[in-house]
Amino acid sequence: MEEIRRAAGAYYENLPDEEKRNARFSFNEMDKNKDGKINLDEYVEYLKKDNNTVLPSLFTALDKDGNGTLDFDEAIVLYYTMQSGRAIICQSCKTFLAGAYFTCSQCFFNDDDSVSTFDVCCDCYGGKKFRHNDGHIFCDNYTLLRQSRSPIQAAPIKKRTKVLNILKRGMQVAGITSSDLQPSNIGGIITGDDEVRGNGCSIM
Ligand SMILES: [Ca+2]
Ligand SMILES: [Ca+2]
Ligand SMILES: [Zn+2]
Ligand SMILES: [Zn+2]
Repeated sequence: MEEIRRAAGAYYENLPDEEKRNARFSFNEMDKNKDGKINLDEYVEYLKKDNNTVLPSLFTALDKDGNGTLDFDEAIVLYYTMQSGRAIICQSCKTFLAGAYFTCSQCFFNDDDSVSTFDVCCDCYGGKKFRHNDGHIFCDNYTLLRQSRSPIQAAPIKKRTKVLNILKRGMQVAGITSSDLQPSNIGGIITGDDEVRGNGCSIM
């Protein structure tokens, strides 16, 4: 959890002022009774409102000093996980994946939006305490991010938008914000709709 806290702090420091105000605004919105901190009820109510997955285990993990409420600095981590798509839980034991974890590369690189990623914590993966499709290959989130780099370089220009989207998801897996990742910022990438299949993670 410490690592993701540090990432969230660094993320927040680099936000434009307007987004820092948004973060503060979300915090105030969550703080229904206006006592300057978020209790579990406020947390649950806020997340339910937007149909987010409510993870009580995440609340506990966010509460660094264990006093049962989240102050603004603690809540920044929640803001970060939501903004970055980093609120990921183990599909097997349902704990919040704060650090390194394993994800199925076939499911991850599947460009059908109805297929969700399949993520498991190191304990469940190492102990083989999960069920998933036969033949699907897992890799850890850091490897996946590195693997996302080769398809984008190898793809013909017209396929690159698809690859770019895959790369964005890879960045989310690693907990990196991808707001700067626009086609115009990535040298010469233009739109197209051809299918690109990711593959890799052969080191597993
Ligand atoms: Ca409150
Ligand atoms: Ca606290
Ligand atoms: Zn697990
Ligand atoms: Zn899979």
